[in-house]
Amino acid sequence: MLPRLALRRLLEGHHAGCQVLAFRLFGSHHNYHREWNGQQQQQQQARHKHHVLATLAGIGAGVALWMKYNHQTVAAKIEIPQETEKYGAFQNGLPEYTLDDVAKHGTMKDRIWVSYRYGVYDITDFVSQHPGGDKILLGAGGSVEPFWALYAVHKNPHVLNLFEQYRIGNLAAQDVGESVKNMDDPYANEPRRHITLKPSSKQPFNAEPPLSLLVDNLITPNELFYVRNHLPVPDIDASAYELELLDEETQKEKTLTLKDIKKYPKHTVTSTVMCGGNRRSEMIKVKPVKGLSWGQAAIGNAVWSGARLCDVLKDMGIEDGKTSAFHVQFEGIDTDPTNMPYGGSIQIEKALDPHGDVILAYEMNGEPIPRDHGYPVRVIVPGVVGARNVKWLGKIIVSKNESNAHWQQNDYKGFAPNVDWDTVDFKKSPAIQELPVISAICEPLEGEVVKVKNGKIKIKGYAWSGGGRKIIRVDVSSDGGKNWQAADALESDEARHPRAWGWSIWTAEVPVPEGRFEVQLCAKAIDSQYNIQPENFENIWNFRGVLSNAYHRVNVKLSR
Ligand SMILES: Nc1nc2c(c(=O)[nH]1)N[C@H]1C(S)=C(S)[C@@H](COP(=O)(O)O)O[C@H]1N2
Ligand SMILES: [Mo]
Repeated sequence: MLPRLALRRLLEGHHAGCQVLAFRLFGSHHNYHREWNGQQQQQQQARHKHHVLATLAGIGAGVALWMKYNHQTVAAKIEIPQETEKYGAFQNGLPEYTLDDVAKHGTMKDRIWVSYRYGVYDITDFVSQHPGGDKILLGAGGSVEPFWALYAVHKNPHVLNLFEQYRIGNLAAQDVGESVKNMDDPYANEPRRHITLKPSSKQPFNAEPPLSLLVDNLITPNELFYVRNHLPVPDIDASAYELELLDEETQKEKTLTLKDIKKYPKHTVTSTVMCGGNRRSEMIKVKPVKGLSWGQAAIGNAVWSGARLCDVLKDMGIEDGKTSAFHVQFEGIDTDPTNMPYGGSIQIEKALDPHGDVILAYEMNGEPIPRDHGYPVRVIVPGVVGARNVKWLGKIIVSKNESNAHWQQNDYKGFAPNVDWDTVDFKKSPAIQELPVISAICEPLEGEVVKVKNGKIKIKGYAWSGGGRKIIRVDVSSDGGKNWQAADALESDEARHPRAWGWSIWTAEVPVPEGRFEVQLCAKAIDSQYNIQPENFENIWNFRGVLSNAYHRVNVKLSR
């Protein structure tokens, strides 16, 4: 078995690849199309080949472990989208192979065979030309279907089409579908979701609520709270739940059950959680970016209760001035096929500050946290990007180092507009923690016909800033940003700067220019440090589409 790090590195590319068609392995970041079209692989080939070989052996063990963790013996449905149906079909005149035959070809030395539906493929050349060549390698010597079941996005016409070039035979009829028949479908046990949550990806599940419902309440109902999952939702028995803690400096370890966590004083905070990619769909209009195309609703505001992290750490002797650690790392219980958990970290200062309000939350809006949001325990890091609010919390490590997780190291970072996948050095930017000021118009919607009353129209939206900064004002315009006025009302909870973790809902009545039948509405928020949103996306464009907080602009039609 390979060391974890090697496996981690092999898989590094797939997380971003889940959202976009990007194959990035061994820390190299290549645009999908360049990867396939370009010639630059030639030189990398030699460099990567031995990694591929070495890693293949380790993968099997990793996958087995993952299967163990996610064992629900339910027959997997491999859904075949219409446009991909023609691939992997039976082809007359090709030799027939059984799965046993395929299994004899699991390494470069024996050549790498895989099967997909009725097709048998020798992908050795594919692998050496496209080093690492995707999760495909995880299926070496067997069917790729189980992996495409986990990362559905990899099973796209482009890949399938390429695959057909490596077709060598048909799979014996009795073996077709065998490898997924009794497979533990990683998504067989997902929670039921509210009908109004509109998924941008179903496996893993990512969805946001409709904008007009989002601002109906200062506190977002659990069912309407956006969901951002990178992996299948783990099914955790709360009575068997354990949280591991480790202080790397003293090597002190501790395990807490849910009951133990509940023994600490119950601390309640109202905190907004927002994905670093919220409003990405607007930035995309400037130039494409990589990532889920979120609208404006990858944000929600909830009342969270749990044990304060600083209280829990204090019990381990970890206090301000008594530790040499710089970071607190969090690991989720959700794991990828090589058993690597979702992870992220925050700075020790935030974790130890009693006014930082970091909690190990077990309640969301007065109820046990729903499965999608981290049941039974997630960390809530108020004012900090969603990605560090780790759900299904399995382990806390107090360390000199940041989390090594993909999402901390190679994702959720901002870059200058000229940086792209080919030039990026992820080490050059710090991981996003506290988020900048943002707002959105939620009513009316883009393109809507709005009734003008007394020469005015009503607008409603949310505004929020990270780092505990309170929204002090929201400015709105009904003429594309020439004239502005402050919104009439700001609703928020009582918390003051610098512990204002929750958002504000604002409403405004703005006069519309006479004789106009179409106008552009704009909103920009100002926080308690007088930070203000940037005017446009051109200036803040970044290839990952994060921190997408320019003025929100909505074009509407007027009816008088
Ligand atoms: N264990 C785990 N924690 C996680 C994630 C995940 O995929 N796994 N996603 C993160 C991201 S990127 C975001 S934006 C928030 C989303 O939280 P929500 O689904 O409760 O809205 O959870 C974070 N915590
Ligand atoms: Mo996120």
